[in-house]
Amino acid sequence: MERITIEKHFLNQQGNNELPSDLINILYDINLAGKMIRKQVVINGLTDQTGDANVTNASGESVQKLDIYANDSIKSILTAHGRVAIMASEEEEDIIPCDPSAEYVILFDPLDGSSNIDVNVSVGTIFSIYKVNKDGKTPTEKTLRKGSEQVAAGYIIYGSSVVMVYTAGDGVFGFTYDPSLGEFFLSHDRITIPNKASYFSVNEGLTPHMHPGTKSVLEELKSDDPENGYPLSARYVGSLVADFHRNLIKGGIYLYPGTSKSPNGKLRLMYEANPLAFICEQAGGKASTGSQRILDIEPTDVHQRIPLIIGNAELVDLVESFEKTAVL
Ligand code: AHM
Ligand code: MG
Repeated sequence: MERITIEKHFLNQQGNNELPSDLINILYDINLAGKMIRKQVVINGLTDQTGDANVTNASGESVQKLDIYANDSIKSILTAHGRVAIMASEEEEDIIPCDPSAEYVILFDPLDGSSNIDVNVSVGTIFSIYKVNKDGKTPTEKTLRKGSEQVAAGYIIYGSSVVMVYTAGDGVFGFTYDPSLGEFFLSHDRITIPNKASYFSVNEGLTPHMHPGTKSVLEELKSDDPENGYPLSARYVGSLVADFHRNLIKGGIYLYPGTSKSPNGKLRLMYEANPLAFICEQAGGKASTGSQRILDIEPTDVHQRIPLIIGNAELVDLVESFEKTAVL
């Protein structure tokens, strides 16, 4: 079997004139940061990087020491070459201006699934890349763009194997890490989400606070209706990257809806919803708030939260139809 390294893959993309060299180098830098983070994740519990850092992030959530390690690793690698104009991290309150002459803005969730870090469940790094909004005057105006304007997005999942998935607008590619060689190899060429969905992923503990439409659609997904492919199996580990990746490969839908307690849900538009929505659409799926396409949302704040319904297109359509018609 021919083994294509991630570097060779990027060089091929560049050779086809599909991707600018700065963008390829940024993707390669993110891949390198992923190797650094993976090295620390697999020895978690044996180092002083374990546990709570006793600080809270921009969203008021507790930050783990590995969150800080991952954040610092990505920042140090991405700022080394002058290719990044602005960065923004889920873990940092303020936007991070970098090289004013550079063209790219990068937003990232350095280690998604923080609550799973110390319990050996998969976690991941999510990233989203835009061109600088040249019409913007402030760093925030230069950064805030609709998800449909992303030039690339992806994630690295630190699981039973380590996989990097990315899209730059021409298909979705996945690479698996071979630790004996220290190298990522192409393992998932042009990923498409299977037509038949197998799974639904949602925190059902939120049910008492869910919108009536969300409650009804969950009942539908669990109904005894083999003709329509139901019931689906439930799978939810509480790391968005892991739950999304499973559904991308096997077919399914992930929901983190708005609730009466948190009308905008929990997940962040710019760090989580937009990059995964870009990947999902490129793989033939859909991503919605329940009433609006995620990639069409005009952001107002870099840390804003948004309900996220993402996966097989017909299931996302089903959720939208239930949310629209439910009696409030
Ligand atoms: P994080 O970025 O701080 O880890 O928070 C996001 C995570 C997602 O990975 C996951 O899907 C969700 O929070 C789980 O939330 P809950 O515990 O409410 O189900
Ligand atoms: Mg996250």
